[in-house]
Amino acid sequence: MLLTKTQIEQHNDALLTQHQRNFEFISGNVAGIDAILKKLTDFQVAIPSWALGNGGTRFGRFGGRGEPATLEQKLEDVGLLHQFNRSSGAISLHIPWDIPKDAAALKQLAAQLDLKFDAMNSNTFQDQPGQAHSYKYGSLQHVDKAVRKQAIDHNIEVIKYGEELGSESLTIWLADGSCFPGQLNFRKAFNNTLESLGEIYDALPESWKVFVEYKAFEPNFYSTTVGDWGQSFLFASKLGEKAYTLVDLGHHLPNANIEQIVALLLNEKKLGGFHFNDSKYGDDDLTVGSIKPYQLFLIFKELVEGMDARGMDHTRDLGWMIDASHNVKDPLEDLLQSVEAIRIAYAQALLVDPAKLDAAQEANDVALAQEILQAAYRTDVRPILAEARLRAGAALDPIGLFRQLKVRDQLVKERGANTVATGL
Ligand code: AOS
Ligand code: ZN
Ligand code: ZN
Repeated sequence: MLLTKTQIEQHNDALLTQHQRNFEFISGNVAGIDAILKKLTDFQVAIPSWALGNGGTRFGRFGGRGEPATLEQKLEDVGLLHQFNRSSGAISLHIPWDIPKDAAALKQLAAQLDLKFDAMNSNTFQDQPGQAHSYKYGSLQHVDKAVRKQAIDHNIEVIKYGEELGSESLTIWLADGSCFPGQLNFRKAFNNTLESLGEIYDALPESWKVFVEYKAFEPNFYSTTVGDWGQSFLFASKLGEKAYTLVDLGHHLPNANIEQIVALLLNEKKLGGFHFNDSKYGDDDLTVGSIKPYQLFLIFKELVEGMDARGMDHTRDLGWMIDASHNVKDPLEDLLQSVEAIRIAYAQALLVDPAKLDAAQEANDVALAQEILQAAYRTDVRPILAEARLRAGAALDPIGLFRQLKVRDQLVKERGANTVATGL
């Protein structure tokens, strides 16, 4: 299903007076509101194909209703989200869960829905039916060259699919590591992984980037071969200038200072992109901003400052992706919330006056520096986001409209209740 212009307009008309009151108040207090609105309009977040259905955990899966069962339906779901917020104009695909059978038709559908194909994701963390070798003891790190070769070939195949669709990046997340001390020779695992990544790197088309995602633990619980940003940075540096580190917010040990990691990676020109989510314990993959919104703001504050210092384009120069798993909420509502949380943090970061903050830092005025950050963080920027949506032809209250139109019931009518999205 898709929304009609009238449905959005009627919804917006009913909320307009209230919205205008809120927006007038905030725009009177914020300098450079038009520039902020323009940046918000340009800023797009990619939706991962695997977040459109209910993921479940290793204990069980409680399916949702009307999940997208085909790649076309996944695109339609993201297209629908994009109509609600005009901020999710990209999809991130996963092979083999999303093998494109007719790339030309998919590209056409994406163009109709105004969607781009963001980073492609490979999968060497599961064995697929008919596969010659198992990844039980790793993939790109494996002691057996034949297994490594299979994993390398898979990644190159993913690049080929991505090229057909017009994607320009590959994200590699490896489950490789070990569960027990002594299982692995760390140096050999690192060197094998580097050699394998090198072969994938050599297959990258000219305009492409490769993102090396790190993760502290899980599914391996003693060591992970790309376990932290330092290890990812090593691989990315050794590979070359098309290789970057990808930061998934849930992939750190507790209390890691992610904003500092981000600042330094940007400084070293090695930050490639993000997997946004939130967590209380580990790789929880919860809705962005649901647990630690101040941390998210601090990350965006570093991003804005660092990108501006390097003259980078906020929208195009980094990969902005969500990586989430949905167990209890409607995935589409959850994704609307996640995109909104990312944009709130971005807008708040845009409110920080870098010159004022710099002056406070140079004067060692710690209290003032904190005041500057918290004044931005405590500003309710939601009317600014709503105004950006209004101007872009999206909904003033996306979740309100989603519910008002009973979107999930419509999808169930179209697809049936028991469809299952392929993926996690
Ligand atoms: C796994 O923990 C990583 O976050 C991956 O980025 C991701 O969830 C996976 O590649 C989905 O396919
Ligand atoms: Zn991730
Ligand atoms: Zn993860």
